Amino acid sequence: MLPISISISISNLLLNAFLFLSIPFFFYFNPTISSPIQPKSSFSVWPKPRTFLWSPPQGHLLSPTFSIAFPNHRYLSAAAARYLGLIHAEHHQPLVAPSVVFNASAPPLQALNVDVADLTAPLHHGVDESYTLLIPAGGGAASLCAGTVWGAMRGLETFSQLVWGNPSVVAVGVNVSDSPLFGHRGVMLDTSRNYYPVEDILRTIAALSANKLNVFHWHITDSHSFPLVVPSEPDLADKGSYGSDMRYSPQDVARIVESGFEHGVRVVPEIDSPAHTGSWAEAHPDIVTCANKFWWPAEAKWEDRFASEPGTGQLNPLNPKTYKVLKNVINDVVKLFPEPFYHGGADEVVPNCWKSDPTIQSFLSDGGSLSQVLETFVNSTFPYITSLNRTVVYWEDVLLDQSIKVDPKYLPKENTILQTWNNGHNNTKRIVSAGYRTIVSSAEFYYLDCGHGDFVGNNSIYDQQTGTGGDGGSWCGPFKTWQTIYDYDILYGLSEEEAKLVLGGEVALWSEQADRTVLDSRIWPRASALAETLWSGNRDDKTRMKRSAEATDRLNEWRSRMVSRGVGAEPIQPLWCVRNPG
Ligand code: CP6
Repeated sequence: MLPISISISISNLLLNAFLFLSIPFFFYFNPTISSPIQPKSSFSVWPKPRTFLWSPPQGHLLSPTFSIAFPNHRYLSAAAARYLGLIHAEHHQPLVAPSVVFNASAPPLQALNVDVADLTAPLHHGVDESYTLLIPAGGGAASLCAGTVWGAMRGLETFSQLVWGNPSVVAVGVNVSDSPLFGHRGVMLDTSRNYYPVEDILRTIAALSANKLNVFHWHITDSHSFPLVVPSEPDLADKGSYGSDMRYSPQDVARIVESGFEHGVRVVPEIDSPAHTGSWAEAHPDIVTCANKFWWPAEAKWEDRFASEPGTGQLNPLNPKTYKVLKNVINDVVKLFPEPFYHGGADEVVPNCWKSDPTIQSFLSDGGSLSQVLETFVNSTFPYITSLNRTVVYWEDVLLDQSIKVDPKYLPKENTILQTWNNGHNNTKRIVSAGYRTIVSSAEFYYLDCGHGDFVGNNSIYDQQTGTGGDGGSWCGPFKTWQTIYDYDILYGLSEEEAKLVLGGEVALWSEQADRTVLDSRIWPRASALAETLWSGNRDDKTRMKRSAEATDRLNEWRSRMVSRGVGAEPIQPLWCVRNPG
C-alpha cells in the first residue's frame, strides 16, 4: 500500500509563509502569545490518554507545509484531510498558556506518518481503538501507529490537541500510548419529541469523535412524531412526522451514517416499540392501542395512566398486521444502518393501554397475562431482527419491569443487550448477574434532559383536565452536573466477571424540552465528562483519588477549544477562575 500524502493549498501556504516570516517580531520570547495568565506545565488533552510522557515539556514550530501521510482507506483519508485542515487553521489560544521549553531554532515539525496494522477491521463494538503517538524532539517526523483506522482517528484527534498558538506550536518530546477502558461510549439523542435538522446531528457526530466517543444512539421515533422516512411504509413519516421539513430521508440517513464512519462513530438506530408508538397511529390506527387518549385522567391513580407521559399509544401484539408493518420497518432500518446493533426500545409498556383494547381484553379473560402479550411481541420480532444479523438492544424494562416483563428464555444472552436506566448500580447488578451484557444510562447520573421544571405529575401549574400548563412530560430531577457524570463509577459493586458484561455507557438527551436551540449546551461539555470516565477513568492512576481539580482545568480548556471548533458547549466556570489561579 503506497502512502498518500496530502498537503495544504497554495493560498494557505502563502498565509502561513507570511506568519512564519513574521515570527521574529512577536514570537521569539513567548511561543504561545502573551497573556497575563500564569503559564502551566501540564498538557491539555481530553479525554486524558492512558499514558502520556512529555518531559520536559517542549514545543517546536509546526511547519506551514506540515503534512500527514497515511495508508489509503476511504474513511481514514477523509479523517486525515479533515485533521490536516483543522491543524493548519485552528490556531487555538489556550486559556492558560502551557509553559514549555521553546526552541525557536529547532526545525519545524514537517510531517506526521500514520501507520495502520489492519485496514480491514470494521467499525464494530470492541474494535481495537488503541494507538501510539511519538512526536520526537530531536527532529524528524512524528509517527502515529494504530491497530485499525479507528484507532488512527483517535490518535489524530490527540495530535490535533497538541497543537496551539499562532503561528502553530506543537508539543514535542511526546510519547503517548492510549486505548479505551470501555468499548461502548455514547450519546443518545431523541429526535421524536422535537426535531433536529441533519446539520445539527452531523455537528454532534463530529463533536462525539473529538471527545473519542464512538456511539451515536439515535432514538429516532416515539409517540410524538415519526420523522424517519421508511421506504416500504411511507405513510408512517408522511402522516406521523411534524411536517415535510421535519423528516429524515434515506439520503439524510446515508449522510449521517457516512459521517459516522468518517469520524469513527457508530450510528445505532432505535425504533422504540411496542410502547412509545402513538405516532404510528396516524398512518395505521388499527395496529395501535389507546392512541390519542388523555394520558393520565384526572383523579386516576398513577397505575391507571395510559402512558408514562402525555402522548399515548402502544402497538397491538395480537394483531397480525402489526408485524407486517414492523417487519417492513425493521427491514428498511437494517438496510439504512449497517451497524450490527439494532435498538428495539421496549421500555415503559403500560398495562392500562393494552387493557383498553378488546382483542387483548378477551386474551386476558381467557387466562392470558400482559407479560404473555409482551412475550408474543418479542417472540414475533426478536428472531426476525437477529435473522438480519443484528444484536438486539432493549431497555432494561423487558427483564426488570415490575408488572410486564419477558421470560429470559425469549431473550438469548448471546444476542441481547439490556440498557439500564433505573436505580443506578442496583439495576446494573441485576442485569449482569442474570448474565446479560449491559450499557449504562442510569437516569440519576446520565440523563441530560431537564433544563427546567419538574415532572408534570408534580407540577402545580399542570391542568389534568385540559392537559395544558405542564412541561410536556419530562422527568426533571436535579440537573446533572459534569462532576456527577464524571464521578459515577459504572462498575461499582460488580465482581470481575460481572464487570466484563458492562460494555460501557451513554448519556441521554430526551427532547421534551430540547431542540436545536439548546442541543450543544445540553450535551457539551457534560458528555465530555462521560467520555473521559469511559476512556481512561475518573481517578488518578497512581493515587486512585478523584482528580477533580486537574480535570476541571483541563475540561475548561477543552470546552473552550470545542467552542472555537463551532460547538456551543456551555461554560463550567467564570473566566475569572483561570485569571486568578489558586
Ligand atoms: N422516553 C422513552 C422517555 C423516557 C424513556 N423512554 C424517560 C423516562 C424517564 C426519564 C426520562 C426519560 N422520555 N421512550 C425511558 C427509557 Cl426521567
